[in-house]
Amino acid sequence: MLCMSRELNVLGACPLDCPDTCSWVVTVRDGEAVRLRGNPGQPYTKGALCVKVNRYLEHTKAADRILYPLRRVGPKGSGRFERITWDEALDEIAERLTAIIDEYGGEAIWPYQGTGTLGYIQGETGQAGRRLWNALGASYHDLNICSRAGNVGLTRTNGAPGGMDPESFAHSRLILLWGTNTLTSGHHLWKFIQQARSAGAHVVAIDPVRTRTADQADEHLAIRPGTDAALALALMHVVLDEGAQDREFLEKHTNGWPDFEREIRKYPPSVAAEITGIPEQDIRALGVRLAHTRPTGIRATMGIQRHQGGGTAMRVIAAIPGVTGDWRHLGGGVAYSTSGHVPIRADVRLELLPHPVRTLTMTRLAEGLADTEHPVKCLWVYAANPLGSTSDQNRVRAGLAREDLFTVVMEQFPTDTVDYADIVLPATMQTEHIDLHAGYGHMYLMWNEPAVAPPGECLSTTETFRRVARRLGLTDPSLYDSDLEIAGQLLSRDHPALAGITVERLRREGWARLTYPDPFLPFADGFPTRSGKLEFPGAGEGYVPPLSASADGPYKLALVTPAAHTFLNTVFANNPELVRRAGAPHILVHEKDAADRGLSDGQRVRVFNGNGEVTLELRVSDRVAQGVVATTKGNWPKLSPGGANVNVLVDERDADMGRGAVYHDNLVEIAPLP
Ligand SMILES: Nc1nc2c(c(=O)[nH]1)N[C@H]1C(S)=C(S)[C@@H](COP(=O)(O)OP(=O)(O)OC[C@H]3O[C@@H](n4cnc5c(=O)[nH]c(N)nc54)[C@H](O)[C@@H]3O)O[C@H]1N2
Ligand SMILES: Nc1nc2c(c(=O)[nH]1)N[C@H]1C(S)=C(S)[C@@H](COP(=O)(O)OP(=O)(O)OC[C@H]3O[C@@H](n4cnc5c(=O)[nH]c(N)nc54)[C@H](O)[C@@H]3O)O[C@H]1N2
Ligand code: SF4
Ligand SMILES: [Mo]
Repeated sequence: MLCMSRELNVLGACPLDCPDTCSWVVTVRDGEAVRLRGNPGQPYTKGALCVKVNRYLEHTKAADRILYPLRRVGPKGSGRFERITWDEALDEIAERLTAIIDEYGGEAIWPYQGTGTLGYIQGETGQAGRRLWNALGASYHDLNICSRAGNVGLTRTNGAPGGMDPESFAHSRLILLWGTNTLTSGHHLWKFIQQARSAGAHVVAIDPVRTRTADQADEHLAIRPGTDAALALALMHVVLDEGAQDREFLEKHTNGWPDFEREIRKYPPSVAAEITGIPEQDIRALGVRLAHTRPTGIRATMGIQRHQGGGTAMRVIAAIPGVTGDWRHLGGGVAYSTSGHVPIRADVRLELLPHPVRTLTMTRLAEGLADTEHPVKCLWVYAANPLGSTSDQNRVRAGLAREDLFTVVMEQFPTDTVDYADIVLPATMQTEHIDLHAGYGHMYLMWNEPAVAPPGECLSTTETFRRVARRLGLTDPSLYDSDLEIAGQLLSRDHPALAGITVERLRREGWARLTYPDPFLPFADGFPTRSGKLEFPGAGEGYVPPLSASADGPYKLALVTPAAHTFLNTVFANNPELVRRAGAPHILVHEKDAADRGLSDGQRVRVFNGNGEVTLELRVSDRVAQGVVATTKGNWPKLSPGGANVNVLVDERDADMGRGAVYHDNLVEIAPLP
């Protein structure tokens, strides 16, 4: 904390689910936060936040902020509540939980934690609350909604999900931005890309949508959704045609090359062109460039893997630097998420578990709530907005409407999910609680010191769970550890990358780089697999087609639903200025597809499939190819026309690995609104 007369500057970190985890400075005057800006001294943030979080202070003071515990008085979904005291809330919670555990066992509780904050102390990366759930024997919540298929795919190839240090893109000579919208979903990487460009690097965006990132790239390949593995195989095919494979790297550091080489041979550019919709000559040209440009850095993020073949796509893309030997070079390799490099492990105190418990999967909420054999009787939602964010919204809504389901929601704002709560508990925001963070797009740990007192009766996640534990009469001392004690425990692991990083140092300096060697070449000398080598996909493991490859049913258009520029998932989609800037919820449609359906630009349309329908404004656009339509995630259903957002259209269907969700792999049709 730096003191300047009556003003204090407090160092903190952005808690949101964004790779950049910015370091920020809150200026506090007379107990009130008056200014928020990016920390200019932090090497990744370099002083800038983003269009969303520039409004974070305004958001903490918003008129619709939930400030007191609430009890439902209307029917489920009506959003009618009365204010109650914390004592009343805790009494009711203790009574209901005890009765549920007595009758159905602890596993009838689903602790549904989301990505509202990624903090290690208050949020999902540390599995905040898990100590309490273990003490109660609650079901295990598998938070797989975001990046799991890709993580599993990468791990099968490399032994770990972590890859390049994103800062090393400054040294790349060819950069593939693959299924990633850098300028929207984590823009701080752009500085490093620009550095590479000023030294002559060529930047290629591979995306079904011509995004604002694609606009800024040197080249855009408009790939058909879900066909990335075929493109990756064809690029490697050209590398082999050029004789440019790194034979020494293949020999020394990889396993399974003969089978994988045969797989590559099945996908010459002509075959991949048919599958991906990218002209054969463009595939060949990029293949030649890849063959002869070292280092090539591939930024491939979550967009690629929200498909039924998404895990395989990442597994195959990860094979590219195994063939080119790019892992030897600074600026070469693949960067998906750096979270695998963070040696902090959630300390969830498994010894508190009375017996092994079942796992309930975040991407399968509708299915879980419909289970009558082993019913969920308490849904405890925190830092999540499933009615806005999870698949198959109509079935989720039906589950939440169950009268016999006791639903508690810890929230900052009156979301659609809150409308279905029995009890609502007011939650602190980032300027009001302590937390420890790591980026998933950089190599730093970040500290968040509270800057101001919580408004109303808001409590942090940790304090809420301490109070619930006390009301339930639980005795294990670890349930009552303070936030600073938890921070010390999280950092106590004996790992070289944490050397010299203490709570005291983080509180003083605000951030610390993980103490890996710098420059960081994670796989130059081997891989963290059992064999110590990169494991190539086996015969037949090369390409899993998307749903849209079999569009012979009534729904013909492949829908992708990526990040919105002005929201962060559903966070900020109630901020009037950011809603205004987003414009009406809309869908981009190719002019031929619009014409075929007699639709015109600016018209309100029904977008529908067997799961449901959503009302959107149609925008005729050359940003998508024929057969592909695109909208964005994040709008609040109740603030949208028709009371639904695009997740009414998304199947509750698994990707090929880790039961990841298929947000960009659904078929729809469009018709005029009646
Ligand atoms: N502004 C903003 N930033 C965000 C978020 C947000 O909601 N808003 N969300 C945050 C979160 S939770 C996450 S996980 C990340 C996600 O950010 P990203 O990793 O960027 O993922 P998406 O936004 O899902 O998709 C990225 C791009 O992939 C494209 N895409 C879709 N399908 C395919 C495909 O089959 N192949 C290829 N090559 N491309 C495809 C989409 O059109 C999109 O432009 O961003 C974070 N940052
Ligand atoms: N169609 C479509 N849907 C998607 C995606 C997509 O690409 N397309 N992407 C998916 C992805 S990548 C993700 S990660 C998920 C995200 O899905 P969720 O994890 O449900 O995240 P959000 O919808 O942002 O809801 C987070 C909520 O947490 C609250 N919150 C924030 N901080 C705190 C806190 O400290 N304490 C408490 N108690 N609450 C807090 C916020 O107010 C917000 O309402 O959405 C997925 N949904
Ligand atoms: S959302 Fe991302 S870019 Fe914006 S402040 Fe947070 S970490 Fe930084
Ligand atoms: Mo995410």
